[in-house]
Amino acid sequence: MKFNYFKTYTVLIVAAACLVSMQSCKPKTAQSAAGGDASKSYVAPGKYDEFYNIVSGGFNGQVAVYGIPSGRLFRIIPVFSQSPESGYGFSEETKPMLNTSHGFVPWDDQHHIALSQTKGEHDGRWVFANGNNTPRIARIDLTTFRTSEILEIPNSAGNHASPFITENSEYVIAATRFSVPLDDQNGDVPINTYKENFKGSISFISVNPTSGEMNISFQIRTPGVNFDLSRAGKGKSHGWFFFSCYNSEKANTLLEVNASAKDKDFVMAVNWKKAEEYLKAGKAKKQAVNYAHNVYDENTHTATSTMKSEVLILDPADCPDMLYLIPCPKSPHGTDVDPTGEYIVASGKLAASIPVFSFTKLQKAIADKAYDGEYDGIPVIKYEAVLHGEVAKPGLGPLHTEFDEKGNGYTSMFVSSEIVKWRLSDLQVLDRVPTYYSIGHLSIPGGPTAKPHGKYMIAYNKITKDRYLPTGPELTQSAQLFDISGEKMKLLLDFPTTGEPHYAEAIPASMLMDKQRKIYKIEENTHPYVSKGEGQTKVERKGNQVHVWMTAIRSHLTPDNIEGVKVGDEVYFHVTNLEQDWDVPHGFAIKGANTAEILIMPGETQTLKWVADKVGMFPFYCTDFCSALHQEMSGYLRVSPVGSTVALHFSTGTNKPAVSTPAGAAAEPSTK
Ligand code: RUQ
Ligand code: CUA
Repeated sequence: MKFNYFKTYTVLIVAAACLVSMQSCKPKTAQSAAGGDASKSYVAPGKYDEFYNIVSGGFNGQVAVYGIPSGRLFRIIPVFSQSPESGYGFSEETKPMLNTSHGFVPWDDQHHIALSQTKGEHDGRWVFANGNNTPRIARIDLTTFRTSEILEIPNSAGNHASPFITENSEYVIAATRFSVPLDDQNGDVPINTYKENFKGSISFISVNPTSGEMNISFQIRTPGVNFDLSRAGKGKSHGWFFFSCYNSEKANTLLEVNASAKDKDFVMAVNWKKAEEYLKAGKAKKQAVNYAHNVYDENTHTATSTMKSEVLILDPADCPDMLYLIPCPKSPHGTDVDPTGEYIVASGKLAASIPVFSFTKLQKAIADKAYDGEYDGIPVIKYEAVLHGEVAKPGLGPLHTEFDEKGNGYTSMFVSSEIVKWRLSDLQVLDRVPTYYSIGHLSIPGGPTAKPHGKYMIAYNKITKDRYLPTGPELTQSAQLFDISGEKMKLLLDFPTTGEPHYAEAIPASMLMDKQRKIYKIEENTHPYVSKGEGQTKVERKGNQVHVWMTAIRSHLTPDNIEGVKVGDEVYFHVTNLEQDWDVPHGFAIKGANTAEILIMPGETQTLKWVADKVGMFPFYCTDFCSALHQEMSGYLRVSPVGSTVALHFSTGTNKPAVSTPAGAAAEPSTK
């Protein structure tokens, strides 16, 4: 089949016009915007949702959890951004989670998530999430809905094609959106030497099957293209990864024009089983790099950050048969693999059709060497040799495709603001529904797995316009829920979301709800500053540091009267929540703290650092309304001038007079 340049061009002009004006070109088949079926998305009071929807937060750097079909927001999980609500990234214990080779980086741009899989199906253990801006991958534990680990990715910039996961969670991958000079090269080069000096890289991050801990197993150095998205093969294509690449022009300025010059870009097919063989055969070269690996320990309730200094790199020049390029029209965004692993769907943002490639044909084309030359030494396979077919006239601006369990694909159309349902076998368009407006990603429960759960589909739209009460210049982001159980897609519900969602996955509630961690056992707490009972609370001075071993239990803090702190002292409040009941956190804050509260779960210890900046009286209190006497859960810290002779003194429930010590003498033993 010949690619129809003329047709492409016409659609392109229309698409470009829509893109430039950012208007949605509404499909002619638009059903009423006021549609919806309240009964199908209604979850009665006291009833649970059917699915957990785990949604990327985009520029808020967090991950959010919603219920489906209700669209109710349950939790925002802090990942790459500090959270004033929980103290994540503010407490001494969690600050190391945000350490990088650039130091403390308390924000990122979070686009994609991947749920762990076993045998191609969701296993409900972990969520992986990418940080684009300062390349990182995080792992969230689905028993705590907390971030357990963050791994920085060296040799990378714009970690967009990330994280995508193999069918047994052998690897999550991370590929560069921005090619750059590698970390051990001199990056101080003219930008217009892009073609010589800029390289891409794909990181294969192994996942420990028991603990989930991540480790960069190897990287593949690639030509200096921009990787956009990716999917692992599954079933028959297990052992392969597929990456959409744009900017095969290797432009370094005005990419809008210069990276859209060629009629086709590429889908890169990576044979990672082959890469593993090369790795075993010692083909990888060591490269000196510098990146952070941050792990949160649930017993010490503390994160540690370790700097790592080496990665193994495979160079395709030394590793034949590892990489292949499939031509793909035109500036492809998503590459998605169907549940059987046979079909690879590439969505060319500016293309007039959606090409669907066949894995079987890919294998044959490789065996037959059906090549069309090379690109930077990598064989380019003949387009027709791998093509299963093209979905004709799907709409404008295809971005992403998800799948149901019945052999259908659903593709989001950014420019024409619709979702198009089509059949994998004969590529016929079956149905289309409008989205309000300009849909980006879409998600079907289990859609990226070998066994989609189906039933619902959620659209994550980029533009909200008139769907909600307006709130000044910034409008809420809009998601839409569709029923896909029948032949026609039906709009059920609009719901607002936080941040700017990109990819999301949904998993049956039954897989997670009974595994939830309720408390941390106090006897397992090995935090160096834990107080396992009120009898262990104390205050100690080490130079200008004052450490407070404090406990919280309904409804008092121990100690609650502290004296003998002097201006300039750094006070560390190590607060242990002594409760052992589900859903009884206590919070802690003190006047003037230039950090957030800490919110301490039952059995946990967290530390708030506070500097005494002036003489006076500083109340502290519990910030979480924990009991009828919550307002009584408070205390005072007295700050005296530098050189004061007020001895360090702490108490709860007693009112002994404060002790003065002659200058130079040791403080009197404190009382409780
Ligand atoms: S992207 S709207 Cu950052 Cu996944 Cu496609
Ligand atoms: Cu503890 Cu309020």
